[in-house]
Amino acid sequence: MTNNIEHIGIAVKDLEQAKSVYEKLLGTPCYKVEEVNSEGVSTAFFQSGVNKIELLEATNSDSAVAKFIEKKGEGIHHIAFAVNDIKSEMKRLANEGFTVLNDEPKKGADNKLVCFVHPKGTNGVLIELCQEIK
Ligand code: CMX
Repeated sequence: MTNNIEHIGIAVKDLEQAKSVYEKLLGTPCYKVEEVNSEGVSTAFFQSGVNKIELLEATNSDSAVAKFIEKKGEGIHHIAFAVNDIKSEMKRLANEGFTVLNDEPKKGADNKLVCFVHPKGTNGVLIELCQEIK
């Protein structure tokens, strides 16, 4: 079972520019900037009530975020749900017929184990599962 929406990922062309927009919008400073080399992204996180906003800028042209922006432009890239046991949730979703994009959970941004579910099986929305690394 999934828990709350942990964060919403937004693909942006220029992280510095978007960071200052979201600082004004949310009235709170970004609490973390982190590069995730394995995903080809630089990220900036904001707390918004119990949820977070993750801004994502591609750091290379092969990055999923670069491809997304090329095709669709800036905008909502994924919705991430918190889970307590990511491995069992990956198994459950695969058994339900979803296309789980990772064989094993991988280390993502903001101290999380993550995996992704293909947007074709989820009405056009890329889904992330994330579990806090204790
Ligand atoms: N949301 C909705 N649809 C998306 C999408 C997204 N984020 N990314 C791609 N798509 C759509 C494309 O527009 C395309 O649609 P059409 O077939 O209608 O044209 C389709 O998915 C393409 O799918 P694909 O051929 O399987 O391959 P892609 O090379 O475009 O890869 C995906 C898509 C989701 C498999 C890939 O982006 C992926 O593995 N994502 C997971 C990892 C990731 O996104 N990392 C960056 C974030 C890291 C972080 O949060 O820190």
